[in-house]
Amino acid sequence: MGLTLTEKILSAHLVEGEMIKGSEIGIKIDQTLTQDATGTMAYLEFEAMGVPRVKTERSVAYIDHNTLQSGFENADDHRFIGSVCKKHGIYFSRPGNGICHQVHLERFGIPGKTLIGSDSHTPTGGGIGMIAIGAGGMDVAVAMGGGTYYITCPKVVKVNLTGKLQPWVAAKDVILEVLKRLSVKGGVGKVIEYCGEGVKTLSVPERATITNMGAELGATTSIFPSDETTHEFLKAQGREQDYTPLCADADAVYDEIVEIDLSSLEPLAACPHSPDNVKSIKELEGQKIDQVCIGSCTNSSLLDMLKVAHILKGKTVHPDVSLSIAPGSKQVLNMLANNGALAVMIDAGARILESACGPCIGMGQSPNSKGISLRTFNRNFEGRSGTKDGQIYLVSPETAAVSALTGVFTDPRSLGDAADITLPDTFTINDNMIVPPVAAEDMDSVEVLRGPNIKPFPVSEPLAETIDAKCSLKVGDNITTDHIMPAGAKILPLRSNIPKISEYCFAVCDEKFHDRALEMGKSIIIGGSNYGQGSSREHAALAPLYLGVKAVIVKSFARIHMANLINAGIVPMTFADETDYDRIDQLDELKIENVGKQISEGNIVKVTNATKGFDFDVKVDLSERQKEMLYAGGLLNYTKQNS
Ligand code: MIC
Ligand code: SF4
Repeated sequence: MGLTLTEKILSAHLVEGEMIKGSEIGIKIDQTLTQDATGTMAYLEFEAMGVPRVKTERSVAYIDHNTLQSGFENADDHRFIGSVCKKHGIYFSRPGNGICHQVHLERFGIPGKTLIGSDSHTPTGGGIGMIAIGAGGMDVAVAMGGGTYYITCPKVVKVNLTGKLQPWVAAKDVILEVLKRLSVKGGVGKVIEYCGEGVKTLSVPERATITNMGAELGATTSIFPSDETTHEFLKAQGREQDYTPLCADADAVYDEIVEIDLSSLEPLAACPHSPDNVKSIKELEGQKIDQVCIGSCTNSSLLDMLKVAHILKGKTVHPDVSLSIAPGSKQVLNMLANNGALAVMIDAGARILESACGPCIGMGQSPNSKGISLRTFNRNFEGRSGTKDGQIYLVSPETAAVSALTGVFTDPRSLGDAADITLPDTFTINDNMIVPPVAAEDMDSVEVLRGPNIKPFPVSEPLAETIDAKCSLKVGDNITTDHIMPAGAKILPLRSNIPKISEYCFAVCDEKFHDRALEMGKSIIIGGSNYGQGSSREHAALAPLYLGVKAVIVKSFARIHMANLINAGIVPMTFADETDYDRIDQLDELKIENVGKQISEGNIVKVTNATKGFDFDVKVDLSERQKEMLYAGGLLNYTKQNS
């Protein structure tokens, strides 16, 4: 029986377990990446492990999230990360060099390798045939130290692409179509593998848009084969030596098959407030808009920018619309500057932003009250843009650019014939903003620079015998990490200061949560399905840990967040019978006796609702290793115990 591409790469990296779907496997990690908003914690954790030099083939730290620097905090964090990197063998991509996923694809990604990154959009690397997975900072720290990375052996979904995209229909419309069909929960426990004749009609940046936003399916990752198109891309990046052809066997067996005829797709938009709330632009056409933001790790490649410039050429942005453009990397920005496309954008009235995440993570450019904002980004969760009532629509760069000119939702197919825009034979290569580490023998000469914003992370304790705690919060379905631990210009600078950032924990849902949880001392959170979807930020586990949350009982979890809870020593539980969710209210007193013993004996644990006087069962579906981690009080304690 043939193998899928996913199975080929995973089995070549397998160091623990067997390739049995649904069981835990340990894989060797070749490359890691971090970004600054999760990086400070990841490097503090790496330092705590006491490993002198990273043991991966390549580890890179990027500064792209907190580049507003409205106080000393971000600049201090950048210096801290830069100095840790220099000492411990990590390449450091300085602020201004671009968004981690875009730069990693351009300069470091290698087909067939494994990559984990402390950012949920790490699957962007799947665009060149990598198994690239988003993870919590602690998992990345362990991988940098040479440790194994554990995942549930995934099911593999084949997305069979046929046909060819019509003029002005984009890669973004492909992933929006997949989201429409599969939903934000549809990819949980699965890798989405793109195959079929249609693959060769898509360039590497287009493939990367699709694998990037596969994160919104909740998938473990997404992957394209590595073919002649990949070869050309790597050659143009001066990295031909990194190319290997890779694809699934012709007789590979998949768990599910999704058929997509590229020729039949039309321009789409994800409507507020979820990436799977997809409608066609035709349905929205004519509605007035206030803002357009082009950029983010989903759509900031040179190809995207050239298309945008082509549409804007000789025109002026509609007087009622603010248009911002953030090219994804220094390479992209440089090339736009050199070929005149940047001047075209400026001429049309675009506000050019730094090559960084910017508005995608609420770092500026919040829309006006109730403002309708079209963005080429990947997430439109409530509040993420920095305002509570912003109406964010996720669209392709083509739809964004043409709508910025007309002031209303506009189908880009109204532009007529296709523009002949292709990637260059060579990209402009200048890695002078990537600082290499010092040689191992010189590491003692490097001083790690710590600012006052860097506070130690909260200490988790070994699992208590009994958890006797009130429900401090009850929330519904699809709670995102942007609800649990919001980002934005005010809160992101506090990423290295858990006590301070905890003040904003769940503030989007309930401003009183922080005070209530602290007052209770210890507590339990109750939630619905797909709890913790979105970001990889471990702060969504570390802040609850600091506030005394001992267990989270929900209908189902998103993958990375559940791993982060275990890493933090918080027990993730799911209702055995989902109707029990309705029988629990906030402030109810819940009691779980002999927790450790119950967990060690099976996967069903009894919980007593002392307030309402009934018992209910929850599932704690964990591997032996995860159980050990919980007994120890999280990954750091566990690693220390076992080293
Ligand atoms: C995001 O897009 O939500 C982020 C900000 O990039 C996060 C990481 C973070 O919260 O620092 C992610 O996607 O993992
Ligand atoms: Fe940055 Fe936005 Fe991409 Fe997250 S989704 S890495 S915030 S550009």
